[in-house]
Amino acid sequence: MRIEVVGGGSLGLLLAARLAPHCRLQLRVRTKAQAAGINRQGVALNAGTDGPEKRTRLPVFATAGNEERDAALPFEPDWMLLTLKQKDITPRFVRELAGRMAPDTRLLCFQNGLGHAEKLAEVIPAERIWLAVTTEGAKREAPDAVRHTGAGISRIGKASTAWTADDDDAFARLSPVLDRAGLRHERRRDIRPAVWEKLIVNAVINPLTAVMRITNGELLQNKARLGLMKELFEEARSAALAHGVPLADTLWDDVVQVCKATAANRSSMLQDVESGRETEMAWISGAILEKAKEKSLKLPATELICRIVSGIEPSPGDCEYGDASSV
Ligand code: KPL
Repeated sequence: MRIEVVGGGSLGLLLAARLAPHCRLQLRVRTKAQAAGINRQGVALNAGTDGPEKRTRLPVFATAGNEERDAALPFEPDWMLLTLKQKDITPRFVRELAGRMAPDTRLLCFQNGLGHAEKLAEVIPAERIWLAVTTEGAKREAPDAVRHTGAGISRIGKASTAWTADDDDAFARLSPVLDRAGLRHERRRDIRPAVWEKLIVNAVINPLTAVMRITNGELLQNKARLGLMKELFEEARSAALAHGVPLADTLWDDVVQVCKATAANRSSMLQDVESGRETEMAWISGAILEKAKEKSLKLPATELICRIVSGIEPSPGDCEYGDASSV
């Protein structure tokens, strides 16, 4: 089994370090500096809050659109595991990725939110695109070091719902490798409910924690916050149902449970806001709004929270009044 992990963020490093001892693996990261560091010493993987460090050596390449480097790649992968954030899946990146896929390479995408499968399918044949929805917890501690903060499970299925016998074979070959790497996973014939359920959890927790600057657990501490959560939840749920996506009856309880289980965590969107980075709002609540629009649904609370988050994130140049000093 030949696997290429694309992306040197927390999830990419975790998957690469876990999988490398169990298959032929190559890692592709963006910068030459990160690739050079990993080439020197491998990837350090720490478990839990104070688990022992284990270093894994593996071949690593920097992207940077460098054809000479591509020619030096040791193999064409059976599977590419795409771990970049949605914002990094640009049209140029997709073209470059498509050029590196062999005719039978399958692409397994680990992004949060919606929209990436459609964007990839503009260039890559849709039947080769698969989606993974994961609850693995990972934190990148250095360009060559990752901490596995919580063992989770990855739900895996095709982006389009049609499965062929070849797909069954491809999954049957990948699955034992994931098992040996200790990566729990499940096959889903229809991946859409898993995608939407995670999307809804994120659409409820992330923007409210980001705007209120509170931890996930603090969301449950007063009725006003719970009321807002419930409103966002019902709106997102109505969009999923309008698209014929069946959702678990326990989904609201699951959202509350995620807040309890990750009570001390600062959500990824809060961390983005605090670090002045662009958030994933466009691919979470923004994507829900687009799906609602396709079915002529209005989601006022979701629309408002989208506007509030875009007002606090850095987006130079898109203010209709131009330079704020002239307002
Ligand atoms: O996935 C998350 C995130 O922060 O993006 C949750 C589930 C909200 C946990 O913090």
